[in-house]
Amino acid sequence: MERTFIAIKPDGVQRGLIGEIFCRFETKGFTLVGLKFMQASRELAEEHYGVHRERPFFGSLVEFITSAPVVAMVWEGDGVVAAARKMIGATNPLVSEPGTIRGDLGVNIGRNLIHGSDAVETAQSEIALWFKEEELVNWQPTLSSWIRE
Ligand code: DAT
Ligand code: MG
Repeated sequence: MERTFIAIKPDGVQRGLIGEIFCRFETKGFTLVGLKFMQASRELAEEHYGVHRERPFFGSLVEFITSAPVVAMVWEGDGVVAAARKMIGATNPLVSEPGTIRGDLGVNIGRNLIHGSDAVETAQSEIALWFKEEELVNWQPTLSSWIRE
């Protein structure tokens, strides 16, 4: 089953939006398989955003993501990687569609509340970076048959 890595960033935590953001994935019908409240180290943040290392915003991005706790999560479901990206919305909250997390809750690209893996392969490496295998829970929600055929 497909899995994606989602993180509520420090702005979402500091603004008291953990419940609001978490609720969207839970009520959508995806299955939570990993959950951690933690403050990311510089090393972890630099690895996570390694693809952006040469970009001018890299320093402030790493500074921001390590500045307060994050909620690191793994969600499971058919097509969850692309679906979560849609639920999250465009990178810049000013142009994210209303109804998306960023579109509803943010106004600034440097404070866009949430991270979601951009592809299945990225999800696999991000999950491995943030979680140990034994921290992921394989379980079958009893409501499954009411959520998918
Ligand atoms: P996304 O988080 O939508 O996958 P990304 O991977 O291109 O976007 O960039 C990672 C984060 O870096 C993004 O959530 C916010 C920040 N960022 C991206 N582009 C930026 C820019 N032009 N100026 C400032 N921050 C930016
Ligand atoms: Mg990205």
